[in-house]
Amino acid sequence: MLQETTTLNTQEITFNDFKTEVLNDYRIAKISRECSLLGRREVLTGKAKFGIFGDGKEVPQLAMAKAFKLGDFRSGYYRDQTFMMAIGALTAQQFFAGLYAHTDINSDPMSAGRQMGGHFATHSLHENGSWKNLTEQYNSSSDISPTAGQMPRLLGLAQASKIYRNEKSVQNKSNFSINGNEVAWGTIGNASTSEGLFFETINAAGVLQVPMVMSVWDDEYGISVHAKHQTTKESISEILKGFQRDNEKNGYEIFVINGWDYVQLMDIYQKAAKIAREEHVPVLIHVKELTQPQGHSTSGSHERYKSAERLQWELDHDCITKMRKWILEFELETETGDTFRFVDGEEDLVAIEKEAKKEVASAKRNAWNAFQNEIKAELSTAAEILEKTASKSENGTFIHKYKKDLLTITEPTRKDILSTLRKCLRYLKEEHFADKVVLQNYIKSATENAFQKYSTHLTSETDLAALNIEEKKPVYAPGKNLVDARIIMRDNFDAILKKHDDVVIFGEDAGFIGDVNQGLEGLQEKYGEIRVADTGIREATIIGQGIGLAMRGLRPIAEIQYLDYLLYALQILSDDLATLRYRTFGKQKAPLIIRTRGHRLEGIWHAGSPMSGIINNLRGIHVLVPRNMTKAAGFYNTLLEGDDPALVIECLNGYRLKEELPLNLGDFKIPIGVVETIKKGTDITVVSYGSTLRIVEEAAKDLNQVGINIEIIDAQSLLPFDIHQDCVKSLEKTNKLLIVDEDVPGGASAYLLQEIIEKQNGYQYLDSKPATLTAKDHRTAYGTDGDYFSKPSAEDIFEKIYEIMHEENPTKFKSLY
Ligand SMILES: Cc1ncc(C[n+]2csc(CCOP(=O)(O)OP(=O)(O)O)c2C)c(N)n1
Ligand SMILES: [Mg+2]
Repeated sequence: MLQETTTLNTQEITFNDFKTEVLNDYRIAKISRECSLLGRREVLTGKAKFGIFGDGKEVPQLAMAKAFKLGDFRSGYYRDQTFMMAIGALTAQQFFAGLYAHTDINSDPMSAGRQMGGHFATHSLHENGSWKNLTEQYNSSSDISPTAGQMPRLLGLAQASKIYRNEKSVQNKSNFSINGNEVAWGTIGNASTSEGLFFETINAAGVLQVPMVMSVWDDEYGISVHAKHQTTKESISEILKGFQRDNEKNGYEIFVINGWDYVQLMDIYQKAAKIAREEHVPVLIHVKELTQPQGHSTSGSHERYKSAERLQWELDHDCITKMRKWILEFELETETGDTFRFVDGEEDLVAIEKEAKKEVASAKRNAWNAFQNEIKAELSTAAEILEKTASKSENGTFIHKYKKDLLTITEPTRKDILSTLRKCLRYLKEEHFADKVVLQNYIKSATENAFQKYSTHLTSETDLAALNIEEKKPVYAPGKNLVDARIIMRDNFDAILKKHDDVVIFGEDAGFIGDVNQGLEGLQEKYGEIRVADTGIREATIIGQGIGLAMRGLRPIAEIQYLDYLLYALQILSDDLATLRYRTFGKQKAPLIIRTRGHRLEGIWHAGSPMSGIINNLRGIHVLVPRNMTKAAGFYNTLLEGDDPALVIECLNGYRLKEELPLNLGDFKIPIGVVETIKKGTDITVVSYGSTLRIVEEAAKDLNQVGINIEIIDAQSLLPFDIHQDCVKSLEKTNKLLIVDEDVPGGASAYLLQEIIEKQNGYQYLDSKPATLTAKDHRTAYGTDGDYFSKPSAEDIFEKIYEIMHEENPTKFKSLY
């Protein structure tokens, strides 16, 4: 027995060491379980809002933690509290701070109250936003709630090791990897393996042969829905058997193990880690026979949908109960006749259990007090201000009543405080005295504090924020050196790959042929198959690759072949990438650049410009819409100097147009969030972006001939838009506004309208109705003139502008129709 279990550590250990380790594991399991039990109580008594816990999954997580090494990464889900505790990244007090959603990052290091409890993370960044040395710590990428949403990024986290091991150009990045030895550990619930993202990731990791160990915590249920409705043959390992590697073909190593079997778990996790770490082969561990002692979450009770037999089975197979029994029964007889035991009797375990209970109860109390004390201090300040205001105001009785009501709330929130203060201020609108100013200022500062707590870190707030990267204009040789625009793209990427050792570019057809429009032509040959790579057709995991690689210090440029197919990845972009910095309170980042091409071409799926869906879903990611390849190239150059994620949409019909080749490729930079006036004019301001701009320019010439001089502004950057508020300056001059794009009516044009009219106060300069001209509600018909009749044409633009001018001056601009 001892011989077998020495695999617990790769080195030989003494029985005493082993015993200490086992008992310590038991202690962690009990602490974790106590947290789950008390956590549920906190929800049921109303102190916390919702709880989803790791009870019933403790023992396999101890095994995973033991195989987890410094520099490794986890990408998992809400059941993993025991693992986080075992690697020392979560204390019981932090667990409760998370449950109460304490908005202080020092109390709730997982998300500063921005995520519900059970969503785990470690800190990859220093206070100033720079990278920590990730090889010196245990790392957990920040969890998200959408089931299987952790999968795409897991692929990238694992692939980073492969790149660090095999790509010479990044071997100096010692803060992120030691020879690619790091394993990325995934966890997922059995039911969530039904998601497409799970299968897409599993396949991609098998193809890429990355060091990923994927654990499936199988408790036979997904909330109330049994495995028979979730998984073919009710077994994920059974149906993934075809992925098993053999002598001829690469694939996976697959293990199946019962989740209550401490000894076997320790053994298998060590083996899995070794395979992944040393061979860079992905491993799947199907951990079966797990349970949910308290049901799925605090939202319901599993007695409603589990049979009495099942409930009894769960009791009997509770992994901690089984571990306890094993500890008690363990006996080892040595050659000299001595008998080794872990404990002298049950009382030893009872002592550990009592201690765990005590520790958790006190952690809970401390977390609650820390959470409440902050608010109570604010409450007493607020009450004092109200008291003083009431004594001075003619409406003092009302204010007194509000104050009294506020003080009777047993567990007040900031909302209670601020809402009371704001209501009381209304009673003072006719009065003027010093304490009223104190009240006003307090409301303002409390609102600002709440902003800090709830609304910061949407994008980078560091020196490296993309908005801080200064413009550097393209430089041209004398004489026009006009080339096909795709050459600018290609040569700029060449310069980028040369300048930035850590850039890797990948996507469908991006490698061997150098992308479908040859913007990467010849670069794989020059920089190798790692830095310029083909991928399978799997948009969500292309993005996941990018997220994971960026989280491990590389600078990925992930290519989505066509803008219309970005929708496959929109969920992961929105849920994972766009929220990453926000949901970690600035403690993690993934400066991923996504390259795609779209807008105007032909047909339903190659002409789309679904910009409103994109900009509405991707707050937290910069969205850039360059009108030509020089602009696009300049954006890439800018973004690589910064640490924000961004999406760059190139114009699909622009690669063969002629542009002048800049000399300072890889170096010139287009600023983010700054519009460009590309034609000066006096009569009307026309704001547009992307491919439509060329049509606006065409219409401008025709309009000129009838005496209408339009000003054209290229938005260039939708998120963020026009940070210097240049559009409104144009409106001051023209007093008229038209926004042209090829999104649906009320799409991105409505967003631009809101920005200019409301945010920039453009309404005050208008002397005619602001207008938008967009594509039709339907997608673009494929027929040769389908584009003409589906999207704004030069004639449409001409007539729209002419109509606006006619309205203002019907005698000068006689009606056309
Ligand atoms: C995309 C998505 N759909 C639905 C949900 C709601 N939901 C949360 S957990 C869960 C069940 C997950 O079951 P399983 O993967 O087996 O994990 P377990 O909770 O059993 O450990 C569901 C349906 C969600 N969070 N995300
Ligand atoms: Mg389950």
